[in-house]
Amino acid sequence: MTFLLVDPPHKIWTILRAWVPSPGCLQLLGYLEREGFDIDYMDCTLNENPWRDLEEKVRTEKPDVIGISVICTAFIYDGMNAANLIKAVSPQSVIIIGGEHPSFMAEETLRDCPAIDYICVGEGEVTLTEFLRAIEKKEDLSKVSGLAYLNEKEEFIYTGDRPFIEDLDTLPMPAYHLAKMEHPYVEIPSEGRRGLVVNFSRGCTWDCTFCSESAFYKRTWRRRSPKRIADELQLLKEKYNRDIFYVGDNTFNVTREQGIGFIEEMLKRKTNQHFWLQSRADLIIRDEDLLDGFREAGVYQFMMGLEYHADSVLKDIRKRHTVEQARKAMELLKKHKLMVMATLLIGHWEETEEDRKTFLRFFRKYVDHFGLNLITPLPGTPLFYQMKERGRIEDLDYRNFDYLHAIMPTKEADNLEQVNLIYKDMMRRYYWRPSELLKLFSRNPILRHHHRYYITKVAFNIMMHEIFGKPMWVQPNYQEYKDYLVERGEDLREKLTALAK
Ligand code: B12
Ligand code: SF4
Repeated sequence: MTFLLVDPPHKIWTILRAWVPSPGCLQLLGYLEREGFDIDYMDCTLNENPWRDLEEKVRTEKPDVIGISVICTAFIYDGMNAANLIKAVSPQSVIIIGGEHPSFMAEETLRDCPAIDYICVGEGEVTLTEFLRAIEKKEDLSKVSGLAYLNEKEEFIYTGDRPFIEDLDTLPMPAYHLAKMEHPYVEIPSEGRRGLVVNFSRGCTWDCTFCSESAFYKRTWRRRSPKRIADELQLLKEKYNRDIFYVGDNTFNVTREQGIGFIEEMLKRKTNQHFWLQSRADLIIRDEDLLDGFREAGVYQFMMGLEYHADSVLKDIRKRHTVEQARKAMELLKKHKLMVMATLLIGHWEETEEDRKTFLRFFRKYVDHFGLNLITPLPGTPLFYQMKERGRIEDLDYRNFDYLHAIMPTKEADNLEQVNLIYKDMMRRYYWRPSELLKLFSRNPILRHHHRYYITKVAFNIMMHEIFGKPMWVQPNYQEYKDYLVERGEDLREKLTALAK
């Protein structure tokens, strides 16, 4: 039995131009390897010719089962296109797809893309293992929980929820040895060449209405122990020379013990690595006495979902912190010489120009990194169902569900183009201020590097695009699937176009 896990071809994230091997894929691979399966991995984004290389690999190797990973709603069509291509060249390969979006939208995904045979709903390690064993032994797949599929009568079948893995420390080390760790795209250029994204916990115990992570993990939180985290970081330093990390955990310090343990381990190991962690305003306040420790352990920045400057909106999105707590958390981080990255949401229904002015005044005083997003009803979230009911979702092209494109109008801006213009205007108003440009010469090397990178590469490109119509940056090897179909020629094209969305 051979298994190939595919991360389909994607556009690299334009805002930070970052790409990394998906932590979820590496975790799945580590698990399957330990279970003794014959596995392979293809992160297509890193291939010279992403679609052609995928096609050739599948055609020559014809793996028995092919898994496709889709971690963001914005990537779902890439996953479907990969499934279509694979089915056309190797119809006997069984295709299973996993990730948040297909889990939430299982029936829709199966009906939209008949090339997909199964969906793994929820956490993947155990479901995928049981699924592969059942296929190997030709057993009844309806007994494997966590699977969705269409039966012979085209009826939608869901085999039921699989319980979460209780202890994440029972998982093996992610399979870094199967990733192209030295590929030039594998970096977070805004942070540094040796940057990487890692993930040590799953879920979050809060319930913000727009959050897909909390919905996916049903408001639970599990984490690796600090010792295991430090083992992974040490490996990444010693074997792969990685020293700067965006830690993808939604809320790193849900418990104080996790923060304390992390500080102790990292101080003991002295790996000289640097971290950008994510947390909440109320937890930063709770853990004020740990902030110096975090800094000494290598943390240089906390990213917090501060979202908005008005309590009424915070209440509406169930953020469960107040504006006063947001202010205090930012002040504390500054006091303890930690950088503040605020992720913020605009585009609320009642929002006015006056609100946006107050918003900018409130946040620009403290924020080092301004993560401005448009509120997006990600499928599976309470916000999605609320907005669907109110008929406010005006764009259902999932490619645009990346927080940068308007999906919903506001009361005042009643078409999406207007909301998009508001977003661009806010970015301009924030970035093109003297105090922001002075960060280009900051004495803080990380802040200086980030701003030089962001303003000279990303913001300049956006400006040239808007003023002179220059194309937006994409990585040189990127190819749209439809262009690949044209390049590929008639025989296959007809077959593929029939399947393609
Ligand atoms: C790493 C990461 C990235 C990487 C992507 C690397 C890659 N190769 O895909 C980078 C930094 C490039 C990135 C970019 C973006 N990201 Co991102 N990213 C993450 C992050 C931090 C970690 C994902 C992860 O590995 N999680 C850990 C694993 C264990 O969970 P998992 O991926 O869900 O995998 C499990 C299951 O889903 C399942 N599974 C997954 N795949 C498969 C496949 C098979 C076959 C099976 C059986 C099972 C299975 O099993 C896995 C293990 O149990 C998450 C946040 C988070 N904490 O998860 C956000 C997250 C996935 N990103 C998100 C978003 C929105 C984006 C962006 C669109 C914009 C943005 N503002 O961040 C951009 C994409 C733009 C672009 N064109 O690149 C959202 C997605 C929300 C959604 N529902 O759409 C998340 C959840 C963060 C958030 N809350 O906002 N991201
Ligand atoms: S605190 Fe963050 S991770 Fe937790 S539910 Fe809210 S948005 Fe999601």
